[in-house]
Amino acid sequence: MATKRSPIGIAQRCMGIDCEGSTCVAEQAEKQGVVTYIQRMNRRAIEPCLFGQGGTCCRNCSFGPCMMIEGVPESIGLCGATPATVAARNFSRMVAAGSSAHMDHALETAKAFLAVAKGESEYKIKDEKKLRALAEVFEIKTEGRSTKDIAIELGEKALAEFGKQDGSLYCIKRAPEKRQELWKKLGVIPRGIQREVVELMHRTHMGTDQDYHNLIFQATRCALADGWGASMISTELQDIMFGTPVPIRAVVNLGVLSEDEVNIIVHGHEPILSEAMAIVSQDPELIEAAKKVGAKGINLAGVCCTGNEVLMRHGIPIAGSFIQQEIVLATGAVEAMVVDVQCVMQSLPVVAGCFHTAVITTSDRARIPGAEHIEVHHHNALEAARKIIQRAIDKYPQRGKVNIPQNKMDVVAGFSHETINHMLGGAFRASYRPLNDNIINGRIRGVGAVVGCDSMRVRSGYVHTTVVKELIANDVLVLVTGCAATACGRAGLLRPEAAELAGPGLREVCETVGMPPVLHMGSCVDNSRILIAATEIVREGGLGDDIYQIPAAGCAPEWMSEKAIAIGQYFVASGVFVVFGRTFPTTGSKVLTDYLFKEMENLYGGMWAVESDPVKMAQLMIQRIEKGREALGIQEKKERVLYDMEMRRELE
Ligand code: NFS
Repeated sequence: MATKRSPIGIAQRCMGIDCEGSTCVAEQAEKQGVVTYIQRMNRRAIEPCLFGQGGTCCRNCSFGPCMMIEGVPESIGLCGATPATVAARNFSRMVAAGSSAHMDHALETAKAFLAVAKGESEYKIKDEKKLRALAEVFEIKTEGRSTKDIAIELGEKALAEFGKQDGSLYCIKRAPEKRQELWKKLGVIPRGIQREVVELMHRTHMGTDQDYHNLIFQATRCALADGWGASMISTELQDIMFGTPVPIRAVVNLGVLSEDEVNIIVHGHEPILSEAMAIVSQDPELIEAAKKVGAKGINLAGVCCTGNEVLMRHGIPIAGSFIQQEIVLATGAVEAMVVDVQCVMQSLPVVAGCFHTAVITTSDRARIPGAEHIEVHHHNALEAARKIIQRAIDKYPQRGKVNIPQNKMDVVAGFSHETINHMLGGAFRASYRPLNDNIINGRIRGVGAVVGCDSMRVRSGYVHTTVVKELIANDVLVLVTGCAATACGRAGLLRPEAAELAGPGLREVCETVGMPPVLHMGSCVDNSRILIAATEIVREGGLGDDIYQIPAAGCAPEWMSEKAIAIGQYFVASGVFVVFGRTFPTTGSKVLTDYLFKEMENLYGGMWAVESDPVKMAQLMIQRIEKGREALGIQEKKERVLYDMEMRRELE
């Protein structure tokens, strides 16, 4: 099944990096013997295994691996497992792993939050209003109670969600009522955050759940425990502790690295560390220490979703997305890259070893051979951040020749769902009404979420930006998170000026409000903000009474992570049409793929699709949006009526 392919030039692989006009970092690095994903791509002579890629390779017991071809009668597992069962088990395990990543992140956040509530942490409660609002969701009495009391009870109840065995998660109540009724009817309401992963892993064990419908049912319950449970807890508690994002200007791409400052990169996912780094990097004593070694100061920048967290809340620049992490180091300009969990390449210490750079791991859950380790917890975050920054300062005098491309781009980030309220509704009339009205009158045709990773296996950057440009040109307001957001940022799509690329209706709305047509809503756990925004749209009225009725669609054009599968599954189960790019992990079984791509819509109102061509992907989303408009009876663009004084008086 393996096919040979010819080597691919750096220029083709580097599309996501956009350092045209400067000395190509990857090319320069290659000359110095630095190996990054670009060389690894060329060294591997084979394409991915087709059985593995399509989900029909079973290695859940020692009889196998059993590789099977659906439709060939004797092509089943030694135990009799069919390709559909195997593909469903593999898909479910991806959901379980992806959800677990978000759940463990959320668990750390809840533990940190409880410590903050009790006054046992250096962090403080920053958003009291949000604290009280979330307390209501958790059925906590707020009237006449101190912030501390409420926060402690909230922390305890949030933490208890992880070990709960029965009942329902509190945040499920935030979904539109119709959706909750549907979930209840289908029996997929998660009972506890961790329970659903354990049960899913059990069911996928050899000889347990053999029915692909039943497996996907539990995968759905697990994914919902992620989206409406863990990820939502992370986003909300992080906002309460570190501040709810508001629109903020910042800069992205490799050019944010500084030639004459100590460059420190925060990379990974949990903001417990990066928040501390943001605070401590301003410390005059440390800045003085940096000056003593000949630097002008300390320059903090982000990579991956940690980058998105500090960008959203502090306007700290992003040096790169997932695909750029090695290239950031290959500039030779980074003194320290500090990582915690998820999406961190094992090759980082190898690349760093070609320069003076220290790679520092900080979580006991994620060690890398060749990296230094400084353990960070919520109770020692500031002290550890100080140690890390000092380590970076010590490295500065060893810096050799650097190659920092000039490329950087302005962005506006910080669009929490609360911000969308104020931005469109104004300070005194904060609501989703103006957004709903603009969707109803057709200036905005609908909402498209473009989320997820960037990929080495596609023309990275091009894919994201092509989808997004196609959507906005067709008057679809785009919401972005994760590395997709960074790719859009590099391409200038997160600036109000990008409204020039939008269709006339969306452009008019953007220019009136002064907002970009593509709204950066945060990291991947912040996809929960999109769930809440969708719920607010439903609540505001006029666009149906459930999420599946909103003219909306989602996509992850360059997905690679198991987390992306978990996210896609909770969006589908929430009623959203979700398109993934390039490949889908069940295509080896038509039976299962048909279930996910067609039958799920009958149950949930949302379904999966796969499409590699970015223009076609956008068109699929637009078709879904127009179908939604038609079902609502708003498919015809209403004529704009310009009221004169007399008409206004009549109205009054
Ligand atoms: Ni999401 Fe973030 Fe990026 Fe993909 Fe990885 S950083 S949590 S998984 S690669 S978007």
